[in-house]
Amino acid sequence: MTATTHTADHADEHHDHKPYGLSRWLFTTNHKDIGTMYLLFGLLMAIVGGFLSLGIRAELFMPGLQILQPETFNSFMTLHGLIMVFGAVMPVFVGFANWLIPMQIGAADMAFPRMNNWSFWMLPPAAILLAASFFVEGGAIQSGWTLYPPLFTQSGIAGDMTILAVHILGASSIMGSINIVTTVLNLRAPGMTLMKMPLFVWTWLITAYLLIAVMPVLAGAVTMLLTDRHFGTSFFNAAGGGDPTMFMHIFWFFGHPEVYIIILPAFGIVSQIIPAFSRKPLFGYASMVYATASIAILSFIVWGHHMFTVGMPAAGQLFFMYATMLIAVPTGVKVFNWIATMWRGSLTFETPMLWALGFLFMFTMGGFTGLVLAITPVDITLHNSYYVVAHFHYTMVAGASFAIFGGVYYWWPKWTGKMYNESAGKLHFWWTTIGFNLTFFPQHFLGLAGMPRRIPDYALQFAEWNMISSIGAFFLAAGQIFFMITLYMSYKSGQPAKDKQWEGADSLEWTHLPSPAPYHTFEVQPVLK
Ligand code: CU1
Repeated sequence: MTATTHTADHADEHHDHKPYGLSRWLFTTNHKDIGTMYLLFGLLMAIVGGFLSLGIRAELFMPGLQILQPETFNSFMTLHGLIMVFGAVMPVFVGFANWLIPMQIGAADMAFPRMNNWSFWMLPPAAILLAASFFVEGGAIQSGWTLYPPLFTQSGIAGDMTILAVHILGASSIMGSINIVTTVLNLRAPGMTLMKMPLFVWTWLITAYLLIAVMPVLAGAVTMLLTDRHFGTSFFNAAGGGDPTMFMHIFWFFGHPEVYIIILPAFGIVSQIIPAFSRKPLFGYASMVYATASIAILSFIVWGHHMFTVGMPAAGQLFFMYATMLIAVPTGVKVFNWIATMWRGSLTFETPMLWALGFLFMFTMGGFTGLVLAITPVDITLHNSYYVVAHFHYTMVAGASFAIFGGVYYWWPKWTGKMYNESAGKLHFWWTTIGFNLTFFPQHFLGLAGMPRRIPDYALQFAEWNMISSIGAFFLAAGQIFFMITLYMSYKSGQPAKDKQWEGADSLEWTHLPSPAPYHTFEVQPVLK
């Protein structure tokens, strides 16, 4: 079952150069197939990471220890973070990139289709390593997704499995990014200058550069952890002359740009949806591009805001505080442009637009609490509290995930040829919005009241809001089961999608223009009609 050469005479159903069944997915070089696999893999990992979070919220439903031992709780929390960041959100956005970038720039496929296949198929082994680390001697790591030594250094074999998994995930991301950069820079249709590209392509081009810049830094950090554990070095071991604080610097030099690796493609999706449902071109296109690039550049000089509490010179604290606050400027430009796009537009509120608006309100909320935390003395009091948990879940869930849901509903007709059920989509949006805010808004109160994060038990005065937060989490999860059922039913028996599902509004996208494919993608130039 391979795609070897057959002459036309041999051609029958199973000899038309296309692999079928499992080999279609194993050997595929098609950007749409690979995009689908990334999306489904991300969904699977989101389910695993979601179950871990439900374990956490079940334990925190009331004070005392009921369900999880403290060690298991730590492992759940750690793997929830690692799996959601590296297994769910990042692969889902790469799935969007695979599906959309070639179509939006008029290329026939990604620049390196075989490397694209390999990028994807590196993910399952890494996921298996992480999942299997629960079942080895000593259990999964307990350090949190930040892998801080000395706690991480002391973990058992699971520590090495995690290091290997991070290496594989990083290699996959770097290969994916090289593919995206090369595709965008070399395979654009004639006439599509960089400043005419749809904004989703722009955000991914910039994200790919961020990934290429910082994934090797993370690889270096975990390699130093490995040699500290097994080869007698003391990079992060104070007893040997090293410094655990250095790990934090290296990790967050990766970690803060990583935040923007996750959120920039979300900005890109929202920048496609809002113009479509406002029936207007995006307001301030050029300023959107420059704002995205500014955010990316600034993201390299703010890492210290994650470590105000380690004891750094006042000059350092001031630098990282002001640099962090500076990011609010280009972010504000983007929010202004999204609102200006809607201004006097012919707005309609189909499901994708609801998600984009939910994103706008609640991501901005997460941005404001980020500004609060950027203030050094405030961060020093709130750093180890639930306020931080609330803050970054507003950016990661109400930010990244809301954009993902909006993008799924927006492009679902294009991906599947089927239309989803509009009422079900709207119900899913409101269900998720209520569940999300029920879960995470009270965590601001808990943090301000002094509840520490990363603990399986807490003092009695935190009981009520924790109970509400846990009920919200299970309600939120139930909404996602509803979402999966809805989309499955649409896929099986939905109405056929229209050619331009969004009534011409999506014609603002280049996807629909008959842009000729670039000649160097084909051995023989296809005839254009
Ligand atoms: Cu940061």
